[in-house]
Amino acid sequence: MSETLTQAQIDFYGQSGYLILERRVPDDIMDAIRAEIVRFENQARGMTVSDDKIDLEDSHTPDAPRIRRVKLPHTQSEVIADLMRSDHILAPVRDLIGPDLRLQTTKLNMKSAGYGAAVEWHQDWAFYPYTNDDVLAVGLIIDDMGPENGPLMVFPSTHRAGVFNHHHDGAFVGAMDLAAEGLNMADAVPLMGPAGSISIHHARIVHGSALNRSTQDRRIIFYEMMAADAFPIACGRGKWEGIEEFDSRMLCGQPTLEPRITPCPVRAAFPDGPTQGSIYEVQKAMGKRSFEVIS
Ligand SMILES: O=C(O)CCC(=O)C(=O)O
Repeated sequence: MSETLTQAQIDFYGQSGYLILERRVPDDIMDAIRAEIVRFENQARGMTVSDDKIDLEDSHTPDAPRIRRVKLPHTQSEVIADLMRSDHILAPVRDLIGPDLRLQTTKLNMKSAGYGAAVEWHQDWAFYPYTNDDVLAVGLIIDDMGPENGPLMVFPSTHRAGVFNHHHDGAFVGAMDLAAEGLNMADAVPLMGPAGSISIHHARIVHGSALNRSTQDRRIIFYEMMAADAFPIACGRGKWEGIEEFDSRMLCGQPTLEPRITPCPVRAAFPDGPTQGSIYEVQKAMGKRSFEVIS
């Protein structure tokens, strides 16, 4: 018995690897989140380099602050943490991957009007394979998202296609050469909707987004999570700091000491590439880019 999704939505997710649920989060929570973003922007004023809380755009200066990403925003904002644990976010996820859920990570990707950086095509699974593939990301759409302001784009059903090559020159660069992998940009689907909508994408679906040249911001919080019986595989980058820390990331339901193991494609996310840090830095070492970078 599902909590909120129809059987048609559950089947669509299984087949296509993504969903959009329009106007899922109430306006008062969205307003509170926007107020938190203003606080982060004030925090970035005066910063000269990225730190463990805020990742800066390459074009950032201390006087004209430009945030690319707020890292682990649920640890920096009660509003964002409370929403993460609410039924607005968790009910549809429980319908897709069961009642016991654990957090992988969170991030707030800003993609600000005029200069917000692209994220090259990749599968989250290439970074963090697990023992089973009940692993997904919920994206909270903070600004109305249309074709022009850098929507997240996905290649439908690629979560069923295996794991693609994310290496270049023998190192893990967290990005794919689309043509070399046999994919055509024209087949990608933008995940759009009004502010307060959420997207859900499977960890193995191929996704990315373009530079935001428009006059509209495109901010998304990603809450990435998995079934509690999915444990990280050692040749990936899923965080493992011991069982206490792992269990401290339970979002709902019960933890377990028995990983569920299902056959899943895996490629090691090593050796390290020459650029390290956030995905934007790691992907700088890739070969043929699909998206423009700001000059
Ligand atoms: O912000 C985006 O459009 C893409 C984000 C993403 O895929 C990531 O941060 O891993």
